[in-house]
Amino acid sequence: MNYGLYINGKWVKSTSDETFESVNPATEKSIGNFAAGNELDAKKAVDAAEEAFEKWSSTPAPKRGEILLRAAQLLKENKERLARLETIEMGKILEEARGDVQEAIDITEYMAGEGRRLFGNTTPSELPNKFCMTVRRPIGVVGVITPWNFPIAIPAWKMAPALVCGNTVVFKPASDTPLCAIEYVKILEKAGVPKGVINMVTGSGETVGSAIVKNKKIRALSFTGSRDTGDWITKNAGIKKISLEMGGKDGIIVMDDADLKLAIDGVIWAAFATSGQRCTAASRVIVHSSIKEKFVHELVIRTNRLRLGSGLKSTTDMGPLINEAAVRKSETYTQVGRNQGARMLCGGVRLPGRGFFFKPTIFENVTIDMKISQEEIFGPVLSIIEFNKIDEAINIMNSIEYGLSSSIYTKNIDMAFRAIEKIDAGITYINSSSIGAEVHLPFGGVKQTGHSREGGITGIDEFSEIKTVYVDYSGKLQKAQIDNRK
Ligand code: UN1
Repeated sequence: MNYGLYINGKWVKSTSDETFESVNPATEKSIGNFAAGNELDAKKAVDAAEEAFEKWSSTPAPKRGEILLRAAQLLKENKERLARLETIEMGKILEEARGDVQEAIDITEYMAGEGRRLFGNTTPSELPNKFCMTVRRPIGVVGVITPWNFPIAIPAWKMAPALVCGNTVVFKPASDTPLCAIEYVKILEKAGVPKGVINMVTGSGETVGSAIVKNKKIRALSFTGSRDTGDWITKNAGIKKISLEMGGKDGIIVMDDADLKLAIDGVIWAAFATSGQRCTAASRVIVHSSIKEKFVHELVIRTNRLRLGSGLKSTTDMGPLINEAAVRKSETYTQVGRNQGARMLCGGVRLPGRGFFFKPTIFENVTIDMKISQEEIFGPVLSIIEFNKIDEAINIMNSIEYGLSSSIYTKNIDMAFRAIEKIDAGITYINSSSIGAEVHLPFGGVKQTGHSREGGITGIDEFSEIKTVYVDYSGKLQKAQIDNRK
């Protein structure tokens, strides 16, 4: 099966006629050929989006919201089909794939409602007979570049706010999951998003991605993906509003008073769900030395029980990694961990045969200077680091370049609030795993993770401009900072 690009409301071939394959990571079988777009295709998409902007941005926001509500309804009707497709293309187990589609439904419904809000502010003027307010305006053409690990949810959490705010979109999905992106775009098309308002160009980051990043007509850019790409975007995008979310090296602190079963449930979910391929995945457990032995013993038993396999089977707990390179990366870090003196307690190998399966892996005796406790692996590799005092735990937590998600398990409210105050991250969970953000709350990080806060009302901030309006009805020239001091 061959799939095209979506430009100006039409499904078209790429101008080069070149294609690339998307592969099922559990079987290594091809699931189709996809148009490899190039610079010219990206330009056409941007031009179509620019052309469509005037009409779409003038459409009343509640009407834009109604279209999103229809999209949410279509996502609901197609939830099971989309989830299965996602498992086949991306590998995550079906239960999680359903969660991914549900996240898209939730954000789309939330943003549909924003069509009747999109609030600005009013505030008094320092002068009489003068009124001050802010109104939201669309930004213009926005570029949306998304990863493969949440192939429907992340496009939705960017495009739903972009659309309700009145922007038009050029969308470049990850090359590992183009089919999910196409299905999502088809839903928006069916819901009634007019031609040119969304345009999708599949293809490589080097050609399509960079053409979008550098295009001057693109006024805002939203990117979730690797730090190196985000760094490149920062240096090459020129003057644009940029929203970046670039991964993490998230940690979970387990205090000596923690409910151990709860903490282990949370660590397993955070480290091995989506096979560790989330930027919110916990790749470090920072555990109090007095409970470390018991904690590790239980954790390893539970981890060894996880069943690897096709995500379509209800008995599978963990699916494959996305591709061969991802398996190699986990293998390499496993080797590096050993070389640097960490002790491997389980996993560390790929499964023989077809598919990109890598066993859930745990290291102990890890110190903060080791590569496995510093670098993002994006696989099922977990490091255990010991501490004695809360300050030490927080110091370990913060001793990384990233700052996305974090968590602490404790019954002590003082410790919990210390963590909230001191952990350098965009998200801190108390007695809960480090993954599973809810769509109506801000999502994003600090330090090398980036600076955006998408989700909820802050998602609207990312995809709209604020205009400040002064209305002077005094009938005379009033000078701020001067006339009110006479
Ligand atoms: C990502 O992995 O890029 O909160 C973000 C969570 C997910 C994170 C997705 N929604 O775990």
